[in-house]
Parts: sequence; structure tokens; C-alpha cells
Amino acid sequence: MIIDGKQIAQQIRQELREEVAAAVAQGKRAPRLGIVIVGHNPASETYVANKMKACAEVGIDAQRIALEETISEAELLREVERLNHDASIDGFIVQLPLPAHICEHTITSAIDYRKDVDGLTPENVGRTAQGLPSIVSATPRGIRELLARYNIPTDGQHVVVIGRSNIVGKPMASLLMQKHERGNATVTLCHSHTKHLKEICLTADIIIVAVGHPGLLTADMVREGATVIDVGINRVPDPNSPKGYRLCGDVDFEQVAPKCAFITPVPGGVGQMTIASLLQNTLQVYGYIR
Ligand code: BQF
Repeated sequence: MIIDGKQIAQQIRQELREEVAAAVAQGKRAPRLGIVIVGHNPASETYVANKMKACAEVGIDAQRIALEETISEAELLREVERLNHDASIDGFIVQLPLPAHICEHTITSAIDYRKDVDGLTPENVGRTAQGLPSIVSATPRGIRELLARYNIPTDGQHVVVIGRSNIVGKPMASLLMQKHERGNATVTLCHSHTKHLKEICLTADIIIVAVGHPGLLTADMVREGATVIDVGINRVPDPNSPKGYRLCGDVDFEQVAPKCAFITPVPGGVGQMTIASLLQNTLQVYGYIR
């Protein structure tokens, strides 16, 4: 069965729209999200546009803060400080990746953890790892939501996560191993130095692939009846597409899908949920849900 991320994300946006409307009807101002974008990376511009559009749909007031490619790290840090202290901003993100002359760790660590809707500060990462209330990075939160809404259990299941990024692989593994009904998984974290990747994958009930390598997961690596979650968003050249490229995931979808109990498509899978969960995180810091 193909998981419909677009539909679930739409459903979440509808729920959030009602939450925002209820808060505003009680006299609260609308939630406000800051989105900092540095430079003109075309993929980043698309992602930011997706976030702005989703915010508009649910009634979140999104403020786009566009900064020059040439901004220094010190100047960007000052912008982060300004947003930390701006009481009219509930939460903000700094769109990644940043230009090479700026250290991502330095910038994300400077964000006030209470406004850190990407869940990247040491405070939120540590609290997530310890199973404490925290802001969870949007993609892992979205994947957990997708599994929950499709009633795909993780309790006692062997979940293989491929990819060790700070934004997906590590927090995903961290969530799934928690002592919790929506966790309780046996987690194996694989990466570029893993030996016997195929053999490990063949023992998985759920495989989550987040490496950014088109076609990495092939049919011979997947057990019949497994669930496959494809986090890859890769642009591949396609002369037949108006944009000159199309999106594909990290999974060889055509070959893998027939073996799966559930599989997420690209586009229309995890990417949609990443945006929906950023909105959930924004409502969380706004103090209406939680
Ligand atoms: C879809 C991202 C890599 C690096 C930085 C919907 C998005 C993508 C695809 C989107 C992503 C990927 C985002 C689809 C945000 C997900 O329908 O398949 C939405 O906008 N994403 C990002 O902000 O930074 C990234 C991937």
C-alpha cells in the first residue's frame, strides 16, 4: 500500500487551522513563525515557499527574512539574537544548508530552545534523547505521525534507519528507541561505513532511508512485507519535465514497492509531513497545543 503523505499532511493542516481559529476567536494573536533564508539556493527557495504557503493555509503568520549570501557569521548570529528577543515571534527557523563560510552548528546552537521549531538546539536534541518533553525535528516528527496514522506499530519491531544526519537519522533513531508505545523499537542505525547493509536491511520490519542517494535501497535489500519510509528528496535531470528536473527518493520505488506492506512515495510522502510537522511545532511553541 502506498502511504499518502499529501493526504495526511492536508488533514493535519486542517486540524491546525481549527486550533489557530479557536485561539484567535479567544482573542489571542495569530501564531508567528520567522523563516530566515541566506542566499539564493534554488532548492532552499522552493522549501521556504512551501513553508510560507502551508503557514498561510493554517493561519500562521510567517515572516520571511531574506539575507545576502555574503552575510558574515557574526551578522547572522546578531539576526538570531534579534529573533530570540522579539516577543512577537513565537518560533523561527534558519533554512539549511547555509553558505560554506558559516558554521551551521554555531548558528543553530544560538537559537533560544523555546523558539527552536526545527528542534536542532542541544537542549531539544538532549531532551528528545532522554524522552523528556521537547521540540522534535520536523522530519522525524512527521514520520512518527505517518506511522501512527496508518496504525503501523513500532513496538518490538526492528527498525533500520539508514543515514546519521543531525536533522533526520539521529533524532529518528532516538525517538523510535524511547520507552513508549510509539517507540519501543529495536533500532539499528546504518551509515556509509556500515558493513553488510543488505543483510541488516533484510532483517528489518521497517526501513527508513535518509541519505540523499537516489536508488540506494534496492529490492534485494527488502524483506517481503516490510514497510519502507523514503526520506530522500533528490533532483534528477529530466528533459521531459517543464522544470528540467524531477524529484526522486533514495528508494528504487518501482522494484521495491511490490514487496512492501507500506511504502512512502516521492514526491507526496515524507516531504509533505516535514512541512506539516513544522506547523505542529509552531503551534507547540505558541503554547496552544502541548
Ligand atoms: C513532496 C530538505 C534536504 C535538505 C534540506 C514536499 C518538501 C519536499 C518534498 C519540502 C527539505 C525536504 C525541506 C515534498 C522541506 C522537504 O511532496 O515530496 C515538501 O519543502 N521539504 C527543507 O526545508 O530543507 C531540506 C531536504
